[in-house]
Amino acid sequence: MNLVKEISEHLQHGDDEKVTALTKKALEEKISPKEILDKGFIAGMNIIGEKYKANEIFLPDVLFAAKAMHAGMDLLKPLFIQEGIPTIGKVIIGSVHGDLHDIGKNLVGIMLKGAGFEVIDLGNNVPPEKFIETAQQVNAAVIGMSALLTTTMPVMKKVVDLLKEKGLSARIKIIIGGAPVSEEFAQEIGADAYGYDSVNAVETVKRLMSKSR
Ligand code: B1M
Repeated sequence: MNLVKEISEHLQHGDDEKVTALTKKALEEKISPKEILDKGFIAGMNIIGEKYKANEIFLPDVLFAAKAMHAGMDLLKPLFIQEGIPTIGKVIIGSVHGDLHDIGKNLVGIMLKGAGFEVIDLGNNVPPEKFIETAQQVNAAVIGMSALLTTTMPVMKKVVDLLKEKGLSARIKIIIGGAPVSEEFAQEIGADAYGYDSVNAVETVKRLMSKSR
């Protein structure tokens, strides 16, 4: 079996030690971090999601797979982030209130840091006010929100509305993302942009930075 596929299989079985060992091996064999991420980790997590939905596996299995993905990401993270380069702007990121999913949000953070942004990560389950207060405190130009549950998507609108109420929408721009989120939803709630994956999020944040006044 191809090495990246093997990583995906072990991730699905929640075997963090195997994922770590095989990720090291793949890097030694000069397989690109992007390929390991997309075809190994993300592909594996997508299969986990489908099996979970079909009741073929249960919540602890999902947690073990997520833990294995984190273990592998620890090895890839330094390769996506170059330390010591001057930052090109500040971005606040977080998973919205009620949402504990943070793998995608963390990936977006890693890619943004790698592209030279200063990233202030508020973690998961972030209340609407916290996004805005922090953006004001650190003078950030962009807020990035992630939601993985259809039930937490409406929280994104609360942040957009709060920002408008405070008269800050010209200065602070909002990008949203996460599996159930779409371009249409972003337009519907008045967010400035939608990012469909972590690479697209970087391009989009760059565009938003230039629009912030
Ligand atoms: Co949960 N979960 N989960 N889960 N989980 C989903 C989301 C679900 C689709 C599974 C399913 O039923 N098929 C389903 C949601 C259904 C719905 O809302 N319609 C679900 C459910 C129901 C739940 C619980 C309610 C289960 C329960 O308790 N009964 C519960 C809720 C907890 C809560 O949040 N309050 C729950 C819990 C969990 C775990 C804790 C076990 C674990 C999370 C661990 C963690 O994150 N630390 C978990 C996981 C891992 C998943 C799945 C399997 C995988 C999510 C993931 O990490 N994907 C997921 C199924 C799925 O999505 N296929 C599922 C990999 C990640 C890289 O992708 O996050 O989409 P993603 O990020 C992408 C893009 O979306 C984008 O870039 C990333 C990279 O390409 N992106 C952005 C993300 N954020 C962005 C922000 C941007 C731009 C782009 O700009 C700011």
